[in-house]
Amino acid sequence: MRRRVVVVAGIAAAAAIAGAAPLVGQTTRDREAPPVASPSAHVQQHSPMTFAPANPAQLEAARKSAFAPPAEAPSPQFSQMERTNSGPRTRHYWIKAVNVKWDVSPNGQDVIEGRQIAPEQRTLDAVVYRAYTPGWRKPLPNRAASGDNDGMPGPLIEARVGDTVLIHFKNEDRVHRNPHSIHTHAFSYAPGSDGAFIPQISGPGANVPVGRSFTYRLKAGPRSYGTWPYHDHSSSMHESIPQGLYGAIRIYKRNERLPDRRFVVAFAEHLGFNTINGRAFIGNTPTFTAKVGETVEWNVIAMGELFHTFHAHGHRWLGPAGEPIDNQEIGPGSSFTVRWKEDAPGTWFYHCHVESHQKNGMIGLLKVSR
Ligand SMILES: [Cu+2]
Repeated sequence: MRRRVVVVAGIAAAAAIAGAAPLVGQTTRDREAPPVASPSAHVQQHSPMTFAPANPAQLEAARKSAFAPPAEAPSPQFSQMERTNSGPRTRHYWIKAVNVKWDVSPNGQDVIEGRQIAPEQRTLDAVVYRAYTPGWRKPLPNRAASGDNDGMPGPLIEARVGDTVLIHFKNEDRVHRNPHSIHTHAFSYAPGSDGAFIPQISGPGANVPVGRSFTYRLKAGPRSYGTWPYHDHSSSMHESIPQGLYGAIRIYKRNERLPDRRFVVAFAEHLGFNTINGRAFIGNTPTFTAKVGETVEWNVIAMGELFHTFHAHGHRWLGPAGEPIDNQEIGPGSSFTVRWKEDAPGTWFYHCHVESHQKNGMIGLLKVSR
């Protein structure tokens, strides 16, 4: 009892001495990241919703579907990207900003806590990036073999170091009627292809009006390899990113081998939920599958207001210094690549380890078969 009093007094004294200065032991990142440093404000901001208790039959059905073993042996999922280096090339992406009614939680359930998410709590008037055939003639299919093209995140933009990438962008946001753009991290480009609105300076690619188009001319340089985000950086970006305008880029080194599996994970917030690829709660967030022996790669990005961590159960990967990691921090606009050789059969969680985020939807499944 006496010892406890001394400790409390010690903290109070330290705080008094420190005044407005950061507490001893606080890192630079802590000082720059109030959402992480003040968890109580953070929880108040992001848990304002109340939910109906689940309907037992619906909950049971959602659990059965989410936690079932993979129906068939999954096949590797690659699209336009060639598996080995075949020399620098020019790649064209035809992308539109389009409107969709986006359901953050299509099965309407939080299958872990047994809560029901009402349609009006989870439906968003979204504007998303969608990939099209040349000339924006028709949308590319949304399936594993051709790439995820449902909206959040936008289509994965892939290239190798040395490639030229032309993104032909058209703004078809007929609902919000905002100007939009595509600002890419990673690439080298002239200022006109930056896609960021700078009053009196930026050109037509920074604020593409509804019905108009612009082609961004990008180069994958020696410092472009890795996983990166792209997003709207027009004058409407603070409205449009929460409405869905962001995606991921993966640039491979010239002779880098592609993995057998590639999983894109985009952390963000929508309608007060903490989302993975625009969805909240298991069965809505992606359920990824892999087989023992395959090389599995995760392309992780974060958008929005919050700091997150990427945590995967039953697995570890190597950090920059070669040290094992199973939980890695990520802030808005940041990104990283995780790779491992799959050796752990079973059904595993992957999630953000900020517990309020995890509870608020930021969790998914990885199913590994032999
Ligand atoms: Cu988080």
